[in-house]
Amino acid sequence: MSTIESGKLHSAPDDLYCIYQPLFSRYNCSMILTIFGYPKTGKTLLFNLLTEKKEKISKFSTSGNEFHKAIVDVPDPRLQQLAAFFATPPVYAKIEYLDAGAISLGEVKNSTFIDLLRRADGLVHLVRAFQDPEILHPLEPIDPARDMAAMEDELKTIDFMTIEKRLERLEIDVKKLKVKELLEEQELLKKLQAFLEQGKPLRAYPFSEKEGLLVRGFKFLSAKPLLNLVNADENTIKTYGGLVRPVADHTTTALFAAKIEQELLDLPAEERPVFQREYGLPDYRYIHDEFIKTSYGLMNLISFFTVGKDETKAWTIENGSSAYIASGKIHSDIQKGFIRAEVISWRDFLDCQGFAKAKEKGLLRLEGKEYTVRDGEIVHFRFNT
Ligand SMILES: Nc1nc2c(ncn2[C@@H]2O[C@H](COP(=O)(O)OP(=O)(O)OP(=O)(O)O)[C@@H](O)[C@H]2O)c(=O)[nH]1
Ligand SMILES: [Mg+2]
Repeated sequence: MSTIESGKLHSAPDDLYCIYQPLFSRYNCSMILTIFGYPKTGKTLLFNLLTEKKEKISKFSTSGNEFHKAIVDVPDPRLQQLAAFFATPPVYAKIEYLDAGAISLGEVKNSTFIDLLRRADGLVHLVRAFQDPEILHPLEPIDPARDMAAMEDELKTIDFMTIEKRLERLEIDVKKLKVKELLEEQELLKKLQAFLEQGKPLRAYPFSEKEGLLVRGFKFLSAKPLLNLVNADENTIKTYGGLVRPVADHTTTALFAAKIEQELLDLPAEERPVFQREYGLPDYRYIHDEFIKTSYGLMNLISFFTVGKDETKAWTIENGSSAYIASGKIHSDIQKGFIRAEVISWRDFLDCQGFAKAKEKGLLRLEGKEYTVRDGEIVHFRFNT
């Protein structure tokens, strides 16, 4: 755990985005996940569970403009073992969590709230399934499927409005300037508008690489990976047994019980096993660890490692990335001067107890720029300076 800051939405610092560039902007910083949802779904409780913070949770209506953020380490037992071997400190990959606060139905158009969603590399929509007559839900009765559909509609509506506004502007500019790029943008935005009108989110649109680049600046909300996280109660969680893994590309539904996790965390260590068994939770930090695994899966991310005298470090890349892309995560100079990558799986390395024996056995491979880095590989880049 490294930093935590809290603030009010109306004074959300704009430089937050500059300091912690999201993963996909090709900077090696933390991935940003924004937790959002209707009032009283357990967002802050989830945030606290994930970050081990103690932000106030409340039964009663809050002002609706509070947000929280924290950057946490991505736990990785493989990295721990490698760090122990090299006797260097492990440097974990990072995730930044934003708790965007409550948003009422139809109010998503609030611009500062939207900004917190736009910053995210992935969105976590916390959906209420737990029953508790003392905690009012704006839309009785409790209905997770309805809320998921309604929130997805909100995201699509915001994107539609963004496109509509830009098209109005383009209509004027295209006539005046007759620039090819503007015409291309106009054509693509019209297609996206039609797609949204068919009720489909933009994450389902088959963007070509060129099209993706053309609209990247809009940070469309319905194009972002979405995790619908259903906050269940004691009865439902027993049926499903915890968090469910991703089922489809870039959108998934998972289930957990925030309150149970919190109670478990609050128990003395020796009392946890009985409680865990009762609810079928394999670990008392289950939500924390499984949530991160689920997020990595949802966003199609993997880790590779660099090892050395000073530190043993985990890096996050998109699954399918080349060695060339991976080298750029570390430093643009390494990417520019890329010669070869020396690659070995973390398991083989530890089995051989070092590079020398791994080399003898032919397990340390030399790979070129195009090589696809796999999860859990140690990569050493050779490069010209
Ligand atoms: N019974 C039950 N209560 C829960 C559960 N999760 C959260 N709560 C309760 O719901 C209330 C609201 O929790 P918060 O974490 O503050 O919810 P929130 O979504 O952050 O609320 P707002 O930010 O005001 O929208 C608290 O009293 C929690 O104890 C759950 O799984 N079961
Ligand atoms: Mg809250």
